[in-house]
Formats: sequence, structure tokens, C-alpha cells
Amino acid sequence: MDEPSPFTGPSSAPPVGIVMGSDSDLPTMEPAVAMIQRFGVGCEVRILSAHRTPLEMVGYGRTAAERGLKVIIAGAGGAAHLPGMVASLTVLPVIGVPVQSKALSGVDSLYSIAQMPAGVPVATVAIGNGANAGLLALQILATADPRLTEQLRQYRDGLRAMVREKDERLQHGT
Ligand code: RP5
Repeated sequence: MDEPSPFTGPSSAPPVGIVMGSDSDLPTMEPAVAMIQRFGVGCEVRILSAHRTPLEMVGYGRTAAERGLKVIIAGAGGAAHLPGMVASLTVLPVIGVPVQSKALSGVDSLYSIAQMPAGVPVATVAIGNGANAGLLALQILATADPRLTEQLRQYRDGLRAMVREKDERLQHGT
């Protein structure tokens, strides 16, 4: 049997693709993976660099939809071109996660990801907020999945209950 091409990855994919520019981005991206898995949704995780492995990135982006991915989360820091470049290669929704950089605290990453030219959007979450990227990916999938919609409603109810409880404790000094 032929080896799968290193440029395309496996021939069939789960609904969510999570990619990042370096293994140093893993601590930022792990909450995205955890959020996707918490809701029982499948994801694949890859390190693909727009600058160090551009051909692999092109292969991934060009084959993403045909392999079955529905949404892509892309994290990068500094000259954070990965989310935008992946978005240029597919019409799947791409969510960018600006990774906090040492020199400029992630503002460089945020600007690089958010300032896309007209016609090629990238949805951008806050600096370092992998968990929100995971949630947004789930919300996109939920538009065609009533069970997931209900799970997300319950998650929001949980947040509400948590804040109400904190308020309650504050009011009663406990
Ligand atoms: C970017 O450069 C990566 O996304 C990472 O955030 C940053 C630094 O990469 P390393 O030098 O740690 O591999 O491409």
C-alpha cells in the first residue's frame, strides 16, 4: 500500500482540525483540544508552520474540505501567518488564536491574524484564548447539529449558575 503523502495527512478527517505553528504553541492550544473533546467531538492536531513547512501547510489547507474537516482552528505567534494562509487555501471557516509572544505580548500575533484582506476572513479570538476558539468551532458545528446545540446551551447555563453562586456568596459574605 502507498504511504500517505506527508503533505496531506490522513485521507479522512474528524470535523475539527487544530493546527499550530510550533510545539511551543501547545500550551495555548491544548484548551482548544480539551474543549472539543469535552463535547465528544473529534479533532486532529497538527504542527504546520507557514514559514518552516509551507508545502505541508498548503497540502493541508487544499485537502481539508475533501478530507471531511468542517472547521479549522489555527494558532500562531509573532509573525502569525498560519491562520490567514490556511484560510486562503480553503473555504472552510478558520478561527485564529493569537499566541502570546515574548517580545510584544501577542499584540503582534493578534494584528497579524485579525488584519486579513477583504475576501479572506479569519475569525479571531483573544490573545491566548484557545478555549474560546474551541467553543466557537463547536458553535459552528452546532448550526447543523441539534444535540450539540443543546449541549452548548447547558454549558452556558453552567456558566450562569457559577456566576450567580459567586454573587450569592459575595452578598452573604460566605
Ligand atoms: C510561530 O513562531 C509559532 O506559531 C510560534 O508561536 C512562534 C515561535 O516558534 P518557536 O520558535 O517556538 O518554534 O511560527
